[in-house]
Amino acid sequence: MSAKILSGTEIAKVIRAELKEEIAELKEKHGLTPGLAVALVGEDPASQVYVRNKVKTCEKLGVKSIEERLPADTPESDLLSLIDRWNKDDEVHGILVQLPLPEHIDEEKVLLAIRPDKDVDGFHPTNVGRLLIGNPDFLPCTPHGCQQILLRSGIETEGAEVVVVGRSNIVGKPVAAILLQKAKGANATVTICHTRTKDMAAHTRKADILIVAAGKPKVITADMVKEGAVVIDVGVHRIGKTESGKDKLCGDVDFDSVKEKASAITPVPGGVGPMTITMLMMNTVRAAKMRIE
Ligand code: BQF
Repeated sequence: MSAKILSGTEIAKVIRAELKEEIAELKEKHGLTPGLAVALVGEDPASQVYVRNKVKTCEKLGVKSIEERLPADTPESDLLSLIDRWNKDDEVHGILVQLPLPEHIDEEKVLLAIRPDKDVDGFHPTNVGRLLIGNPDFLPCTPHGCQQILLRSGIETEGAEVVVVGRSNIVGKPVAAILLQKAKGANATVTICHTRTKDMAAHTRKADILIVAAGKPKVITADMVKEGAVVIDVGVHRIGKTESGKDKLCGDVDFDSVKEKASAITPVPGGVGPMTITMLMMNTVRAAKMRIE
C-alpha cells in the first residue's frame, strides 16, 4: 500500500482563503492593511526565489509588502539602521530578514534588533523563550506549518511518539518545542536526533510521526521508518533542472521508497514549503491585529 500524500499546497490554499477574508475584514472594520517588510542581503539565487515567493503571496492576499534588496557587501550597521526604521514605521507590522546572511554580518545581532512584536519569523530570543514557556505570540513558520499539516490532516499527536531529525534553531528545536506543548495539536512524546546520535535508525523506527529536517538529501530511507508511520519532510534541495528549466527539488527523505512503508507522507515540492509561506502570512496578520488590541 502506498502512503497518503499530505499536500501542503492544498492545505495552504484553504488557510490562505481564510486569511484573505480576515485581511479584507481588517480593512473594512479597522482601515488596517497588514504590512510586511522583507530585507534580502546579497544575490543568493535560492534566497531570491524565496523572497519573490513571499512578496507574491502578500500581493495575492492583500498584504502590503516592502522589499529592500541590499548588496552582499552591505555593512551590518546599514542593515541594523533599516531594521530600526521599520521598527518605528506604523505601516510595517512584520519584519523579515531573509536568511542566511553574508559571513560578515552577525545573524544573532540582527535578529535581536527586530522588535519582538514585529518578529513574524519568530526568531527573536524573546519569542523563542515565549514558545518554550508555552505562551507564544509568533510561532516560527516552518515548524508551525508542520503542525498545521498534522492538525488539518486529522493526525493525532497527543501521546504520539514524535521523532525529529535535526536540531537547528529554525526547524528542529522549535518543531520539537511546539509538539511538546501542553496544547491541542501537541502533547507528543518528542525525541530529537542529530549528527551525534549513536543509532539514528533505532530512534526513527520507533516514530509514529517522523519529522525530518536534517538538511541532507534523501538521508531517510525505508529501512529507517516504521510501517504505517507519518513522515513530514522539511528538506528542500536543488538537484538539477526540469525539462521546462525550473529547479528540480528533493527532500531529506527518499520519497519513492519511504512512501511504500509510511501511511502518510509530505512530498517535495508541495509539502512543507508552501505551508512555511502561509504561516508567515498568518503571523503578519496576527502582528497587525496585535496593533488594534
Ligand atoms: C515547495 C528555506 C532553506 C534555507 C532558507 C514552496 C518554499 C520552498 C519549497 C519556500 C526555505 C524553504 C524558505 C516550496 C522558504 C521554504 O513547493 O515545495 C516554498 O519558499 N521556502 C526560506 O525562506 O528560506 C530558506 C530553506
